[in-house]
Amino acid sequence: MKSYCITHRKDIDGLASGSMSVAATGGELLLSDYDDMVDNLRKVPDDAERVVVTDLGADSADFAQFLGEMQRVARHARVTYIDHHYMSDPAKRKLRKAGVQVVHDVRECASMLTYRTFRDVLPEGARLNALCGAVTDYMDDSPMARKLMEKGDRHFVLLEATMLSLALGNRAEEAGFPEMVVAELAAMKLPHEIAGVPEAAVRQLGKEEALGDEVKKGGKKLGRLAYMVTSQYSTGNVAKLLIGAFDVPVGVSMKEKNPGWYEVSLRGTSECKVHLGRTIAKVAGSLGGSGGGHRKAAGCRVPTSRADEMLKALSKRV
Ligand SMILES: [Mn+2]
Repeated sequence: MKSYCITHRKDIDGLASGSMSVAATGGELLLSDYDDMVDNLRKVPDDAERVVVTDLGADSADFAQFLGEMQRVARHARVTYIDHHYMSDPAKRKLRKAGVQVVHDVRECASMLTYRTFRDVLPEGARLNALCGAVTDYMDDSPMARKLMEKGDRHFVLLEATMLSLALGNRAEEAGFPEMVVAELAAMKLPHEIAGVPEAAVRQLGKEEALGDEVKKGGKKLGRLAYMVTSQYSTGNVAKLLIGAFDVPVGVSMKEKNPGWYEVSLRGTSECKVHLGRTIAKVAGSLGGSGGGHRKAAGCRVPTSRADEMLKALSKRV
């Protein structure tokens, strides 16, 4: 059977979700980011029979294109879309109308939802994969994650999850590394058993300590937010460090991934007054970009020439 598993490449929630959909369906893995999600869907041939898309917030500016591709694929294949990024009811309705099975809940991470979807065909070890996604997405106090966590040793889970996340932070840009991690997790290897993972995690701890100093020097405060331009792979990490370094509710890190465009990560604390994902969707949209995400973790793309406007608009709201 020709099947495909498309999942978010940038974090452990995405990789763990992909590992479970691969384990459950035997599909070919296509790792994706938000900005090349439609391109990756285009790679799925018309005669595919099974497609699972996980952890890729699709309710953004290019939803029309995304929907078009999902409609094409769903004409022949059984398609499941599993996600926890905010998605409007009309968008969900349109996907369902196209024949797509939509598993959506903003209270759980994508890994938990994927685990729940395929639980009947997954081995018991998949529980840890699901928990790794929950811990690293800061969603382990969700109803489902809390219950699963009680069935094992919390410290064991936290260490495995954190080790995996640090290792990805260290080697994410290495060709084939994230794919290898998904394949090993799909084979139900524990993170500490995956070759190179413990070593990469320890190296990353050293790097993050140095990064903390860099953020203190390079960041700037603007009202209730702090921001910085970075070349780090994990912009989310820089955003988090900015919060601590400048004692503000919101951190914003910006990276010029493609010339003329910033890829922006936003992180917030409980003292942030707005839903960051929805707020940045509006702000970035009004500046010719696009964005979205969760309450305390979000991202967007904006033209570099409009970054100052974005920061000012954000600082007024958060
Ligand atoms: Mn996620």
